[in-house]
Amino acid sequence: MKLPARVMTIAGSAAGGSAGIQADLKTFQELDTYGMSVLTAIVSRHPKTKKNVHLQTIEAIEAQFATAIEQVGVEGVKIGMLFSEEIIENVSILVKQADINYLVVDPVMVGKMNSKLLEDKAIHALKEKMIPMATIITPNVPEASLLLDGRSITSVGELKQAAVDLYNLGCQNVLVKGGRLDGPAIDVLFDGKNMTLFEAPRMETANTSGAGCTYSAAITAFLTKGFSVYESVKKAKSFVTSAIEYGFSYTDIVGPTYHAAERKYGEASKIKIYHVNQGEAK
Ligand code: PXL
Repeated sequence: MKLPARVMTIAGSAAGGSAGIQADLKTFQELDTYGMSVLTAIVSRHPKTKKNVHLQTIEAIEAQFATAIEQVGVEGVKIGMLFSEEIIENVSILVKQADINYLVVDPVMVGKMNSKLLEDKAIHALKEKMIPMATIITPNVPEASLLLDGRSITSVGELKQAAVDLYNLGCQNVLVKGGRLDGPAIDVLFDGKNMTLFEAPRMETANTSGAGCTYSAAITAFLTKGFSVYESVKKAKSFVTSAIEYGFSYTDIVGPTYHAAERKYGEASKIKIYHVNQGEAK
């Protein structure tokens, strides 16, 4: 039997199960990869103290990483919530020392419910230590804006320019996700030469918690299974679009995307792809 591709998420735990490592592991499983996790923090608000981010120690992070490497070995890594400069520095050393084929960096900063998932003073560490090692980075509009010194991004033109400028941070590919702009959900992929737009229709749903985590986890799974960056983004966009289309909630709080949607209801056929002519990309 050919063994499944080995993927790891280094991220926070979202206790409600919609985002963070829970979303990542569900996605890894749906895509027939072998999922592992290194927990950086637990995100869940204490009803009395209101404390929301419960950090893991560097020792605990190193222990998890070493255990997964020793017991299994890792081919693809997805980076999610890292929260602090200290965690970013230590995780960057772990990743650098391990022999990893693919590194997907989702520069998680703020959660859907406005949880602060990265300290302001840690942004420069993410830019300098983590992003230059990345096969691909996957910022949404607010994250792209913060990585580009607070520049406003309000149109597809500005999304394209952001992809070009983020590429200059030293990663191999950039996917800027435009789901927060008005109109259809357009994402821009740039590899330093070619630019591609992936467009999905806007879904009428509030239940999109963890969509970004799911998207970058799916990209990690497809890359590690051997698909190209372009094919991986294309397949992951379809996976997350189906998951959003069938999102639901058990309460009156914003609910999860449905990770089993594509398996149960088939591929989202509505993704449009545009190849941007060279020269037009800038
Ligand atoms: O969706 C961003 C995100 C990432 N990681 C963790 C989270 C969230 C959102 O709540 O809790 C751990």
